[in-house]
Amino acid sequence: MAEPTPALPDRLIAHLDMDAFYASVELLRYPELKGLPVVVGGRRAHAPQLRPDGTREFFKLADYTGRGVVTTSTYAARAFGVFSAMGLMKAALLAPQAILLPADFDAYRHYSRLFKDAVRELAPVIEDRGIDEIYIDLTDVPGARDPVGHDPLGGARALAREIKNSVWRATGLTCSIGVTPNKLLSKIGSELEKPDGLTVLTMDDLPTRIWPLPVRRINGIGPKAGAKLDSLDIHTIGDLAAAPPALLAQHFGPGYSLWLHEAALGQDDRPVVTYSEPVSISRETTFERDLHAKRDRPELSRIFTALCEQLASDLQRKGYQGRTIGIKLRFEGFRTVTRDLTLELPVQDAAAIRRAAGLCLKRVDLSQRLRLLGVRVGKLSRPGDVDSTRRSRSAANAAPNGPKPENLRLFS
Ligand code: TTP
Ligand code: MG
Ligand code: MG
Repeated sequence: MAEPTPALPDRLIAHLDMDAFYASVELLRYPELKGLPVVVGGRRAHAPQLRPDGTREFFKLADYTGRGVVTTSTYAARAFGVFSAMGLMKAALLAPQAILLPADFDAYRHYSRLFKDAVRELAPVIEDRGIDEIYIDLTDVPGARDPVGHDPLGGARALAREIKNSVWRATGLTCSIGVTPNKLLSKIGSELEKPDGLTVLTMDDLPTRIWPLPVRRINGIGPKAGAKLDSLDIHTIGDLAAAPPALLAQHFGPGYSLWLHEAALGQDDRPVVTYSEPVSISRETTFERDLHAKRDRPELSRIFTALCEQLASDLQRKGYQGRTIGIKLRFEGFRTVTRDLTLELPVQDAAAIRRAAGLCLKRVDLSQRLRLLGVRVGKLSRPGDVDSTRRSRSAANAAPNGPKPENLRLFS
């Protein structure tokens, strides 16, 4: 008799995280360091020097003095116990022979874009979670729900493998992927077989793969909650799943304790969110001919007002108000100047924006002719929010390791 095929979960969610990301990008540049303990975290002075024979001389961690910390380390360095956030001098005691390299954020951002674009071609529903990780909703990707032989998750597995290959082809970098019914489990899953891992889990795997792990592996249980759980003799996720809800409620309050309980049972119905809130909204225009603040005053003033009106209508259409008003000026010769000011209360209307932008303009020397004028509104909130500054603060609290919202500024 054929075994019953386990039902496919409602959703197939992937979490993808690049392996030793900054360090791996550095290794693309210095392939001779492959397999060696390498630590990213130095200053520019620690950049390798080219010798006359064309080889490079790298900075040894043993020679480091200072108060810097490890930003990240290769897996070879981790074998010596060197991890992110450790002091570099302490790391030098553990792995004196390790190579120290300065961070190059432009390069990391470049590779971040490349790997995300590569994934997007195969699976468009992506939630950006920072420079080296994303959630991907595979549920509606063709083939993802097809069984392969007796493996009901064969299609999902094949798709995840294809995503890994595609990231590798686009960047030369490896990543680790977890595929499960939700974001919470996928985030845990992507770590289980790092580096170059692929972990596919269903709810049936909860007792064997998830419950033995320490509670801190759950994204959302931080050091404080972790220590408190420890003190209650709750160490593993399985301990947490078995903990009496009343005990949790007594120590963590009703909301968080309920969430703890559900998380331990692997429950999470958060969607993969592809949209990120804009940081600011702006309008700018380049003049047909360069304009002078005094001689072309009426024309400039008309353009300035029109920009503020367009911006106000953008804000109203999109449902935002903002507290920071900024201007951008570009002079002949391409020198660019920005000024901004932050108001007590958020505004949304053209007159208020025009007034604040006018004050910013007063702080600029306008003796040179202008090529471009822009107006920007930042510190955005939704009208009706209790406290417009609270929105960003609570968002930051909700996602301590979350991504910086995509920078949608048209000018800065
Ligand atoms: P992580 O994904 O946490 O770490 P990682 O990619 O280096 O290693 P892993 O294989 O375990 O995923 O972070 C991504 C990058 O973010 C990392 O390469 C460097 C940077 N980072 C910091 O700047 N500070 C930190 O404390 C951590 C943890 C990471
Ligand atoms: Mg990573
Ligand atoms: Mg990461």
